[in-house]
Amino acid sequence: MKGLSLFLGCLVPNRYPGIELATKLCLAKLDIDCTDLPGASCCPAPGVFRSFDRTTWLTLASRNIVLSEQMERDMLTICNGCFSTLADANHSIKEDDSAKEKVNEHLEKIGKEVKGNIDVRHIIEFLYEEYGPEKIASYVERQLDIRVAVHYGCHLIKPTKDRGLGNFERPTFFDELVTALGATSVDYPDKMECCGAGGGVRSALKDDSLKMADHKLSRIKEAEVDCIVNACPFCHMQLDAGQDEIKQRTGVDYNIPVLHYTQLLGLALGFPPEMLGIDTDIEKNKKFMNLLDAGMES
Ligand code: 9S8
Ligand code: 9S8
Ligand code: COM
Repeated sequence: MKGLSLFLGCLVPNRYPGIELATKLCLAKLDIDCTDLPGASCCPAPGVFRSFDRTTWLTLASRNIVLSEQMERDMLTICNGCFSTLADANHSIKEDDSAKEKVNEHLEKIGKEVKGNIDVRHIIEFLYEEYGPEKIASYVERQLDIRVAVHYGCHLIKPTKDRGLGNFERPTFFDELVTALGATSVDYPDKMECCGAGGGVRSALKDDSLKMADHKLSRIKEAEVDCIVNACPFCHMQLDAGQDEIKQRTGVDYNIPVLHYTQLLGLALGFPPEMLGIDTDIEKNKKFMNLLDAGMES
């Protein structure tokens, strides 16, 4: 297997640098060979660029893929949207010669050529396929005795024929990686529903977008969990910052901590919250950490 290059996308460096650090700490602890990917741009976001112009989308995505090809590394994404763009674009480059030719005509102008000789991975799918829950469990230093609502997000599993990650109505691979850390993954109604952010909805139709998040959060609240875990910084923003926005609009305060899987994994691997971008000055996060500490003592 090739080494990996870490594709950060836009949201992690701009809004959640703590998720970048959490990712890097986890990868190092798991002995995964992964380097930075200098020069990368926006993937570009599938729900926005691909919907407007496929060739532009494919060309920009291919330019990012070339950077990793030149390093002879597979690409690792920590965002469902980035995974969607880069995995689907890579698929097109590998399977569709005429698309590849068209893209390379554009890339030639900047002295680049996409070859189609690497793979694109998402950290959840990568950990599940290459490590598996049992091996992940063997690295755990701190059993997380908590109840978790797993939010897959849309692009991690769709289009299902290309993802090949099993049952698409009720997938379990992400839940298995969560239970490997000692946590309980709590089932809840409408678990596979969209968070409401993707496809430009959060930018264009904020009220409708938040209504979708509100619905999802109300289902999660009923399930009485200690936190929500996601695999996508866009879902992360929607379900976390979205709680404040919903509170301003409706007065309902869900007050549920939201963690990217790398942050939850980081806690289980023994890193302190401040190294993982988990802000314990925020009351709900402080309570969450106290709960973990209590679980450790009992
Ligand atoms: S890059 Fe630009 S907007 Fe974003 S984070 Fe993930 S999807 Fe790709
Ligand atoms: S869900 Fe529906 S389109 Fe998506 S992947 Fe992340 S943002 Fe939330
Ligand atoms: C969602 C990405 S993760 S996009 O908004 O659909 O492009």
